[in-house]
Amino acid sequence: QFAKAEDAIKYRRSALFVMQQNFGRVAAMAAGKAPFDAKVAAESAEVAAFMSKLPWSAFVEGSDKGDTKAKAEIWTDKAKFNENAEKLQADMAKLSAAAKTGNLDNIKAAVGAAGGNCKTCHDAFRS
Ligand code: ASC
Repeated sequence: QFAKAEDAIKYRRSALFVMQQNFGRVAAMAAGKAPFDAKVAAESAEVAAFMSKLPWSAFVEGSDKGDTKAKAEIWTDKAKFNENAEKLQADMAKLSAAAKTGNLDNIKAAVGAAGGNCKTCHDAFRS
């Protein structure tokens, strides 16, 4: 899928960046740091949920060097890494569903769950 390891790294970092920008917009609303706009929250959460599907196929063998914070554990503990990736996708989908309800309390709970996955995975797999 990728011509070089560098492309795989750029691809996954770009996907994660777009996901974070959209997730962060919703999280800021959930935290009361930005005014709540139900339409923007729903659109942003939908994009974040879609983007959450993309990074994982780009963690190809040999892409642990270069412009990346990826730890070797991604490849040595692949089962746990995949489990985290799947949990994130499930929780991002739940956040998108919550955002579509337009209810800020639903969104707050779902933001907490989804964000928890970011941190769990970073602690274990990002240097
Ligand atoms: C973000 C971001 C993360 C998560 C994490 C939540 O917006 O970049 O890594 O949320 O901070 O605990």
